[in-house]
Amino acid sequence: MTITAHGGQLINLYVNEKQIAAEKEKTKDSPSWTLSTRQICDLELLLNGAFSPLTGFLTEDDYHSVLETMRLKNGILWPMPITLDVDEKFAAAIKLGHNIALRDPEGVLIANMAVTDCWKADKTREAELFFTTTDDSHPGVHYLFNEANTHYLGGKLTGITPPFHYDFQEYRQSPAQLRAYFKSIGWDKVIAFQTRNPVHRAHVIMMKRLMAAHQANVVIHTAVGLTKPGDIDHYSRVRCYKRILNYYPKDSALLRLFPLAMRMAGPKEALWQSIIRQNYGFSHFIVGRDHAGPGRSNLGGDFYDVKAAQQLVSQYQDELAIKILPAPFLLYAPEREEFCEENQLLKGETGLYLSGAELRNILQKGETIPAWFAYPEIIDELHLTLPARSKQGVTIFFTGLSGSGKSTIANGILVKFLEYGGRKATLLDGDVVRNMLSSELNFSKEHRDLNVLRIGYVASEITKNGGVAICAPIAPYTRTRRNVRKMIEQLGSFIEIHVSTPIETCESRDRKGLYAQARAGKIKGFTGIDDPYEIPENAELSIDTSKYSTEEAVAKIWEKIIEIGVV
Ligand code: PPS
Repeated sequence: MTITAHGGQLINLYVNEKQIAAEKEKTKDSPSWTLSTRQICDLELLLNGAFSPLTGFLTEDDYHSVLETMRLKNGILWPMPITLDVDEKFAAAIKLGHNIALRDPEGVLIANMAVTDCWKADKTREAELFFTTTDDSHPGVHYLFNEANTHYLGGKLTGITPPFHYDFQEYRQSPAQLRAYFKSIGWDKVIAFQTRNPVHRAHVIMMKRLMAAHQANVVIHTAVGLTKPGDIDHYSRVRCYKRILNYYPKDSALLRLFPLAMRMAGPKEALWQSIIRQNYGFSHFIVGRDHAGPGRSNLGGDFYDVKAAQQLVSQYQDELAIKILPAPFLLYAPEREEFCEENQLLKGETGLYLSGAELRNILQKGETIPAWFAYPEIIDELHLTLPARSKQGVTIFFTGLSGSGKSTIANGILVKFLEYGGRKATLLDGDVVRNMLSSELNFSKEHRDLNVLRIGYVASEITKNGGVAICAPIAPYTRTRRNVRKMIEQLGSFIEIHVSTPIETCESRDRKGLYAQARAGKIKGFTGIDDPYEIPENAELSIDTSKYSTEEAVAKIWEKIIEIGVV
């Protein structure tokens, strides 16, 4: 029997081959829920036992107990609310005690769920109790408030088809497979190193010291489900990890991918990850400084103390069968050309360290990463993955009232990019888009949002592929503009230009005669007349074309583009 932390068996919720047909039959006429990316990650780890002792999504009682005590109702340590969120309409169609089908977006039946509980989520309470904040600059809170559905379903699962991964299959193993593999190669002491970032010199040195101290092997057990928005994509990271393995003694280190959807919940997440690593069969787990940290809040402070994760997990060491190794924070001492802990710095010595944000900044500017920080192969890979801004794609997003001058200056900027060369440039003008992409849409809020999101999507594809997308819709609503920015900033640069020409000027120009028609009530819902224009809060530049000639306006914007480093 495989014993987990909880003194129980490693859970396996999959039915055997012979039972699959009967399970499929069971839910062929039942409500079917299409799983989100995060839900697929959670489901995979529930079904394969990584989340042992859970046998399904939490029931309402367990959910409250986890939020209040970090334990299931039966007292077992489990700090993470693993819930299945669904929308109100789906929740209303649920009959308690009945099975539902859980499918991936292509319709593959992954699991059946016998739903015993259905309740409306109190998200504010969950945020307060679990994340200890309702500030949605915390990525976990942001997901909860903006992406998670309104109702939760609880109940036991029956696994039918494991979620399929096309990528890096040779590096993916379930808890049972990894345990068996350790046994087959005779590894009995194995340290898990959790990471969502490329691994650098200090990490390798830290791991090697811990390996030596505990006479153990190591596995880079990297989270590749959902990590922090803006993280380096896992394909690039895995390419880096494969190269890093050469820096360990032969056959002492492995790489394995772990489909975890992180919540960036700091200390509680560190505890959760420790339990999961124990389920995978690791004997030791490195808990980092600021483990699963959510970044800084909008107000500038930290959500959790950098040492809080190590402290919390250590508090529960007695209940864990896995040994927690707090990661020492290593600094580079240039005079000695070695890494040491802060308290080991000699008098007058300054330790060097680069944060993730500093590293990104260096890459964006196209500057050189210092050799003490990273291995040369990793530096090459990072430069390829995160090229300097001047080599990335960019979206220039003009927004403003009809007649504000967006199209005129957007055309001027298009020509600037074409003259400058090096990238292909496309202008997605309001009117053109309305003809080519959105001819069936009207000017209701819903349709405007869809129109602007379509523009954002096309721009994001252009940006991802290294081109220049120049957009010039009215885009009157802050939330939609924010969503477009979010979509594009992960792929390249996004520069928002508010063309802030006052409505009086726009109306006096009235080149298309639309303001006159709107005033006469012949056009309803016209932006600035009887439909709002929400002023951008964070535009990179604001320009009022009643104060500048077209040439001056274009020159000012081009200056800004140069200042940002796009050219
Ligand atoms: S939106 O809100 O971003 O989807 O609008 P957009 O697609 O950029 O609008 C394109 C042009 O449609 C004309 N038009 C209207 N604008 C605002 N409100 C209403 N009701 C409306 N009906 C038609 C308007 O001239 C926009 O062109 P521009 O280029 O901005 O002058």
